[in-house]
Amino acid sequence: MRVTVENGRAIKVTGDPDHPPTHGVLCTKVSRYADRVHHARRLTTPMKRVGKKGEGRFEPITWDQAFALAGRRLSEIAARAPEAIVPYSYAGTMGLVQGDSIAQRFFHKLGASQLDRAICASAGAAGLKYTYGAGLGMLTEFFSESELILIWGANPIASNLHFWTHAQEAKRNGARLIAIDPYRSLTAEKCHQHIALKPGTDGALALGMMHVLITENLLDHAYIADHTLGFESLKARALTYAPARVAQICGVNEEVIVGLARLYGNTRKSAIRMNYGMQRVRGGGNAVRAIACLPSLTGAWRDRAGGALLSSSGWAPVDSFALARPDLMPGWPSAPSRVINMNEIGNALLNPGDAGGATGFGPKIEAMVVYNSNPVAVAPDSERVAAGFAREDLFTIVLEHFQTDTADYADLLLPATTQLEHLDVHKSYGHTHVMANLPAIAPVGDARPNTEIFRGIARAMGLTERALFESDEEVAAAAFRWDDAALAGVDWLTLKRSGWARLHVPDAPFAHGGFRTPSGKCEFYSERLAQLGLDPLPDYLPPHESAENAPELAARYPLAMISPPARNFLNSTFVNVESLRSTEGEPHLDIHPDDAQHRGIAEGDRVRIFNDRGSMQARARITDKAREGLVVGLSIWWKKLAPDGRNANQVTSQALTDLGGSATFYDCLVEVERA
Ligand SMILES: Nc1nc2c(c(=O)[nH]1)N[C@H]1C(S)=C(S)[C@@H](COP(=O)(O)OP(=O)(O)OC[C@H]3O[C@@H](n4cnc5c(=O)[nH]c(N)nc54)[C@H](O)[C@@H]3O)O[C@H]1N2
Ligand SMILES: Nc1nc2c(c(=O)[nH]1)N[C@H]1C(S)=C(S)[C@@H](COP(=O)(O)OP(=O)(O)OC[C@H]3O[C@@H](n4cnc5c(=O)[nH]c(N)nc54)[C@H](O)[C@@H]3O)O[C@H]1N2
Ligand SMILES: [Mo]
Repeated sequence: MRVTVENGRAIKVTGDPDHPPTHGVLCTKVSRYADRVHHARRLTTPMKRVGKKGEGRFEPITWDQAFALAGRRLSEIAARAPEAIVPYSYAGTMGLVQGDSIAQRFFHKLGASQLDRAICASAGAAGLKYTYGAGLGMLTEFFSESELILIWGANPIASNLHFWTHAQEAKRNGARLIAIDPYRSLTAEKCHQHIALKPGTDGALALGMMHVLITENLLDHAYIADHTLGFESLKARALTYAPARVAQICGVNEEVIVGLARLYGNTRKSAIRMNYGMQRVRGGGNAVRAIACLPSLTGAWRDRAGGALLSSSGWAPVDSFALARPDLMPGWPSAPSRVINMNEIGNALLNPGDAGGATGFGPKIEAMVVYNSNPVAVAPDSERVAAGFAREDLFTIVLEHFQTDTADYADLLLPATTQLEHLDVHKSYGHTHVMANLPAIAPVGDARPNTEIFRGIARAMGLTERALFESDEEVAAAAFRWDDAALAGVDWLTLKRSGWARLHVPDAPFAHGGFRTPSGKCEFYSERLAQLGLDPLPDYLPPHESAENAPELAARYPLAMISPPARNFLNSTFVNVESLRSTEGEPHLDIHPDDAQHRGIAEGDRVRIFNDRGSMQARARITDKAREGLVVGLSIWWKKLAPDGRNANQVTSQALTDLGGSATFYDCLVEVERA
């Protein structure tokens, strides 16, 4: 990003035309980043609560007062029950310095609970880990040379624009694009074919494709023999997924499945762009694993324009140990602090703890420190999350740019800097470059970088551990293993000067095997999964909330709801930027004409979406973009900026995925009625 500064203000951000993955293009929302940085409602001074919990009334205090208050409360809890302190952070910034460096070191030193940061990608990450050995895949630029691209559980026009540029180039060169998505997304509309399967059935579709590849011998036997493990077992499993059975499970015609498999098996440069759509359901880890096996069956990896990509994050040699210093934990390594899965924060906050009788949970949560996240809007089962944050006996610190739904519940609200104001270093999960982020302007108002805020609290607590007081420069310099072959010739100083560096990654990463699994092969059969007592082969697991798995629930709540990203929001970030919110308008619910008709719902009606966990309202859009039985509410709205003060997470559940303990946002049955 290049920033134009006038009189100390950022007036414009543009892409860097020299940066290969983006070619100077920014997505709509980030091109408005300057509006957000200098927004009239930016938090510019520390504040402490004066009103009732959750009311959002604060009065300004100084940083010294803020650090003293935070230090006093956290010291008092840490002396008694350090695990009663819980950090909560995720993707506000994905910078390695302002993300989890000094912050993690601080919590580790205290012996606070650890947070399992599983809200987004961990099911898919686990699927890749057990299949390829890490989050690795095709290089994004070579999709432009592919002959067939399956865009699977991904909506790149909204959420990964820079990939879409490559897909369009391939399309111009004659490639066929197929979207696999229960919803006709902006992307699906632009593909040659759209396969609208039922949500959460991707594992079955992949196994059905394997059935055809195997029975019609569309396999690369040499690749399978040399570079994969467990073909015979996978074959036996896949043969139980005949296309007729898969058609039933997925709600897709049998001929479509057979046709897809034949085209895939007969195209040399076949590429799969998965994204996270298919892993936000119970069987998400297995679905990713099943799809990840496909290019190893056909040998698509032999060409740099063939293979699959979910995440490229494993290519960057991040030194997470140096960043987070888990060894600062008092019980490290034999007795590390308790771990709380961030997707279960609602239940965790409402858990009375072991004091009133052993529940195995450990101490009741007494303090939450939230940074880089807006859990009251983004975490599942929001009624419980909000009830937890509303506890009078909970001490909550929030580091933020704005007074979000979560900030309303803070006891102490601390103004943080944005990307334009602080130093950072980044890796990517979609391309293979690393980037330096240099401050372009001074902090707005009295805002401070997350790192500096944690150093201030640590100092007020009398902590002296050297690692807590390293400068941002020192942390950035420790963020990568610079001696790794992927970074040869690059160090922090050169990266700072050039802005970005391309990782040295082979063009066709698995053309000759070289997977990072224990066997070095693509593991269709995973011994590591077997040892964990889990299914060593990929399989289809019906969603938690489906007629197959929970018929009684499905009878009461017959519609499956998904709430994927709206184009003009970044999760809940940017919702308060007026120009972007006005483009999105208001919360909508896309519903199929037949489902609307059964319920007497007309275009533009206000509808109530509900299940046993809660409800929200939205304006109905009657459209066959949503397949029958599916409703779609693009997200993630700030609750307080929605007409009814609620959002989609009112109805989502805290249930977890099969692998990786991820959230199941798209595994959610509801009913809809006119409001
Ligand atoms: N504009 C914008 N861009 C973003 C984000 C944002 O909020 N806004 N968020 C960023 C983040 S944090 C992430 S993780 C990525 C997410 O990036 P993607 O994973 O590409 O996310 P989505 O845009 O939700 O695309 C998912 C698609 O999956 C579909 N889907 C839902 N359920 C299923 C299913 O069971 N099977 C299949 N096959 N498809 C399904 C949805 O209809 C949707 O069209 O995007 C990043 N980019
Ligand atoms: N229903 C539903 N829920 C979802 C999803 C979905 O598709 N549907 N997607 C899920 C996914 S994929 C993800 S990744 C999560 C994302 O959830 P979050 O990680 O909570 O992401 P955001 O909503 O963008 O909120 C980030 C907050 O961090 C703040 N922030 C940004 N930079 C900084 C900084 O440098 N310092 C500090 N202190 N604050 C900063 C921003 O102002 C913003 O309010 O949401 C999940 N929730
Ligand atoms: Mo995410």
